[in-house]
Amino acid sequence: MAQRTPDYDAVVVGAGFAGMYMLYRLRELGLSVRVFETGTSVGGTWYWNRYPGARVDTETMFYSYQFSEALQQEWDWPERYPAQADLAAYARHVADRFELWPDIQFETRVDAARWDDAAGLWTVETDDGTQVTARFCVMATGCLSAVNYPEIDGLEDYAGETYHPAHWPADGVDFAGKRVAVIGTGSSGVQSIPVIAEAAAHVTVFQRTANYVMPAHNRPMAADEVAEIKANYPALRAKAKQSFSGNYFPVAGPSALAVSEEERNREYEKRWAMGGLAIMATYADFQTSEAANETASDFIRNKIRTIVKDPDVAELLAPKQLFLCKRLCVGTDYYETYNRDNVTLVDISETGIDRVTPEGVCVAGHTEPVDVLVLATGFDAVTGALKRIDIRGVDGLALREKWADGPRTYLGLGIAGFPNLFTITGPGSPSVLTNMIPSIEQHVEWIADCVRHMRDAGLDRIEAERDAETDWVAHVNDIGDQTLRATCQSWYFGSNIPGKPRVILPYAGGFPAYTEKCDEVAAAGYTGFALR
Ligand code: N01
Repeated sequence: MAQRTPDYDAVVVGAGFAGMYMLYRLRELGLSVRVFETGTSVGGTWYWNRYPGARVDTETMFYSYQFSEALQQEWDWPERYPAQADLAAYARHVADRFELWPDIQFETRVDAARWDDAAGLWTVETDDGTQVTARFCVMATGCLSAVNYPEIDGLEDYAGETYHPAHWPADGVDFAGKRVAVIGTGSSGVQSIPVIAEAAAHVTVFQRTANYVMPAHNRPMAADEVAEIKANYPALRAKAKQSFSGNYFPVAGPSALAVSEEERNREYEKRWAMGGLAIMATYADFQTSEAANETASDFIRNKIRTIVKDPDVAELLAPKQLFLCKRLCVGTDYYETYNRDNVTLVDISETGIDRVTPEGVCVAGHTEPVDVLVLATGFDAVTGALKRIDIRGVDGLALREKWADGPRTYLGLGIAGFPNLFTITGPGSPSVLTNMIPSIEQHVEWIADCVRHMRDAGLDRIEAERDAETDWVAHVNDIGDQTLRATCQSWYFGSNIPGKPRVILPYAGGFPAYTEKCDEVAAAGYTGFALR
């Protein structure tokens, strides 16, 4: 039984889409809540990622909150894939509408959280040394928020300007007349390179691994299209939740190999014309049959060859790994950009980068002099933001130590040894393999229901059981290792961070199976969790 009155019933770390909704739901239950946020405003990912060309690659009518029918009816998205500024404006609107601001403390980083078992409380410490206590601690720290600065010799001696897409200056960067190097060709590089190339004197792209990039075909939303979606929102949202990614994409069939080549290519062409991520759902065996997967890989490689005029450059841009092994990218004029006179592609797949010198980037003995260096080198995904906080559970157990060989959670929601700590879209939950906003909402609602259950039953301590956690981790790893995603190096497996254990980070069993399991656990009185 708890012995002390805490400063707050709950502390929430992060005021992105997860933290904002968690605040709303916990406050609705009558809890006192303090949210700590490092940035100066709400929005998380969409606050930080202000790089040129940053826009969501999931159709925003569905990449948005659905918990409030009034909100989803009143808000108008300008484009199919709105830009970062529109997403940040939406986040601020949500904070206004639900009066979230007073409970969020900005420009405050959480550095540590310690569990006191005798008191039944978390003590959360921020970067100004302040400590607050709370019964519950909810980590809404994001899956792609811990920035990865690459380990490249000489980087610190570079004399020009250096930027990471996720720490982009609010006032933008003036590229006019400048020579720019971009290191990294994941989603951030893919979106920013064409926009930078329009403004800069020259862009040199250093590519370690080529990625599959689908055209976005972004466009303004048509009034009749918006009206139709809004009129059918509940049904469309429900349908999306029944799909593997929590994102409604039509599936053409169970296997790419069960249809003729003509039919398959017609389907791929349709999805290329449609744009965006829909191609990944075309056939259900992309993650299980290499031959099926190759049909889509070949289709996209051939598209690259038709778009890119220089055949050598086209071959370098044609990915070698299987389709969907790494995260699919969505771009605007990405491949077309390599036809510009002011863009050069440098393949570093064999050589890597020798070093960065004060003047530029040196590869295979040649230094390319540049004025601006863009490090589009990604994130310490899923676990990074949690491990950067010194989280200590029962008997001072450090989360960093517990996760030394890879993350261990029960359902990606709770961690054995860390009572009353919840992780929103934590490792072992579908998170980054799904549409993030529905996944966030599902976690927030599950946590809020659990807290309500505890309050109603007079309970104040919940902890994942070790056996339940062990079984869940084994299940997550089994499913992850069975998919073709396991055949390449990707941030899904932590491979982009030197020394990070190679373990699948998200749950790859799909949104419907996962939510069913969470619902079963709750309905049966939170099986696998010890409550008292
Ligand atoms: O990061 P990434 P990102 N030397 O890790 C290269 C989401 N997102 O920020 O592939 C040289 O994908 C690295 O090479 P390799 C989305 O989920 C969404 O682009 O490891 N190169 C790779 O090319 C996405 O998947 C949106 O061989 C180095 C690149 O840097 C995730 O965020 C927009 C290197 C990193 O690519 C991450 O995307 C943006 C080194 N030392 C992001 N280290 C939208 O919604 C790394 N690289 C649109």
